[in-house]
Amino acid sequence: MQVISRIKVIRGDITELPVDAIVNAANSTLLGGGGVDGAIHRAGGPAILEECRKIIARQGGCKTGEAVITTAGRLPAKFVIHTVGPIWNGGNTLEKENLANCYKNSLKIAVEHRCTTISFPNISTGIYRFPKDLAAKISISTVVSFLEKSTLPDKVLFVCFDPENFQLLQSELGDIETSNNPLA
Ligand code: AR6
Repeated sequence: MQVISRIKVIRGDITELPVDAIVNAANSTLLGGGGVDGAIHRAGGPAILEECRKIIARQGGCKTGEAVITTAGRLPAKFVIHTVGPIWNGGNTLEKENLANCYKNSLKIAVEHRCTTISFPNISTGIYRFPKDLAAKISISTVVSFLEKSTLPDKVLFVCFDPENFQLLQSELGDIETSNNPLA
């Protein structure tokens, strides 16, 4: 089966969709924040922060590009995977590599927990100001490469909150589909 058919780009609120794992665009303190991080903690309730605090006690937070996993609390999911995206700083301080690592490490933890479905927000494209077009290319190509080597997760959803990200990701996915199909 084509890897592309395991990826879906949709518009919506990531806290509302039932999946095995919801990815959170967190910060290195893991103590919550604004944007999608705030929305996930609000909707999921205090159980998520409680587990984040245990992780902080154990390993002192989470580095850029890495990921940790907690309960999803009241969210319609089994887990929240918290990953820390890079803050955009012109592009010469490993932002691109770190963003790819967010997707790779989140998928790796999802596989370790036997997740069949996972949803991603557009990591770093809000408060962290990563250029949306570049983030779209990196996120789609990183997920495609991962899925080519792994049967899990079976489905990856990109849940776009804003119309610009939705369009950029859809067109990125469409380009890959076309380049894989010589008859298109
Ligand atoms: N569902 C899906 N996507 C959302 C939602 C939602 N409910 N809410 C916002 N987005 P941001 P960052 C989109 O700023 O850039 C936090 O304070 C939003 O439109 O949430 O990685 C953390 O604690 C954007 O496209 O995350 C960090 O300090 C995308 O999610 C910092 O922000 C990411 O925007 C992380 O910044």
